[in-house]
Amino acid sequence: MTQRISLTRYLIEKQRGHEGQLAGQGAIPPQLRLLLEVVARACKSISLAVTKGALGGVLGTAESENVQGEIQKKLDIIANEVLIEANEWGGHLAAMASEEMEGIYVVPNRYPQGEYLLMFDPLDGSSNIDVNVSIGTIFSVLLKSPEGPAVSEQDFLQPGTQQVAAGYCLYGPQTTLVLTLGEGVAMFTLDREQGSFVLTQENVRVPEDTQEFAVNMSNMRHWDEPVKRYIDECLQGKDGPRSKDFNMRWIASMVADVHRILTRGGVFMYPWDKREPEKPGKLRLMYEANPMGWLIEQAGGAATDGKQRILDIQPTKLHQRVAVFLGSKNEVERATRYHSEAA
Ligand code: P6P
Repeated sequence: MTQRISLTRYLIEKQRGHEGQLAGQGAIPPQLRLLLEVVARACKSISLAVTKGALGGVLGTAESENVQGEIQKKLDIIANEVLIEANEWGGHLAAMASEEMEGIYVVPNRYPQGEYLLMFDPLDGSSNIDVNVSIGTIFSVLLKSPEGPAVSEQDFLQPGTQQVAAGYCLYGPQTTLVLTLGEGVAMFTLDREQGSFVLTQENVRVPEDTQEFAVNMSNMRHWDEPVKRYIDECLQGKDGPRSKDFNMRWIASMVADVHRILTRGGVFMYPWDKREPEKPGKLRLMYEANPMGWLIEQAGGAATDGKQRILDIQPTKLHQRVAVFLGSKNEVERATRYHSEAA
């Protein structure tokens, strides 16, 4: 049974490991602990705004587009502002990057600058906001390179293997914060009466096999052959080469689909699509695929772009996209193998 401690105590005990030089005990420096506490507090505020829905006047679209050319929802903008305002003054960050902002946000000179870089998708799955389906905040933390006078976009262009923390907050029937510091995955459920996140699961594991896949089937005719082969075999069920039946889920909210996979296994795919052949995929590497890929790997799963490990990809642009295959290890390896066989 997981000891029901608060997020604060969990992080303090991780920090104590750092101060006690118990290296390899998931030890974290004080500034990283502060950063994670601030992000968690911002997610509580976002959760409050999300649960108000129509009563809070936060549904519907804003009169603006984001850097991706997507119409922004009012809550996209609110969530982005909450994260910026919560993090800019604490002295733990040098800069932030967001799906909702074209360039990086450098901490203003009136505040001290820290050594961390924070990236986030402030409200992923926002097409689900107006229909009351789960959405979430995804975040990823990097260390700024020590050299260099001023922080720039270049500082963010590090492979996912360089992340020092990553997680998401799922705004669903429960508000759940899921976090990795590189020593496994922990889940915290928001206790609204106390107003704090409480540890409810540690050492999360993704089963290596599954009978559940998550993909937007309406795009099937646009996929390349290896993906069509993989999904077709799943659809053939126990009479086909897989010798087992498969179920399908697609929430169109990556945070919710990934949370299901962390909870009971499964494979999630957003593959390359011939409609926009110049784009490797729809999802973003820096603040969707990298944090989610690390969480899945830390729970014993796998995450590739169909050809290589997502976390090994060297980014060239802040908002670059990537194809994503993640979840139960044996399924991701099979889908990846089909790509290499077709190459
Ligand atoms: P589609 C949400 O917009 C998102 O970025 C992910 O959260 C989700 O998995 C995917 O796009 C849904 O895409 O094309 O099925 O609407």
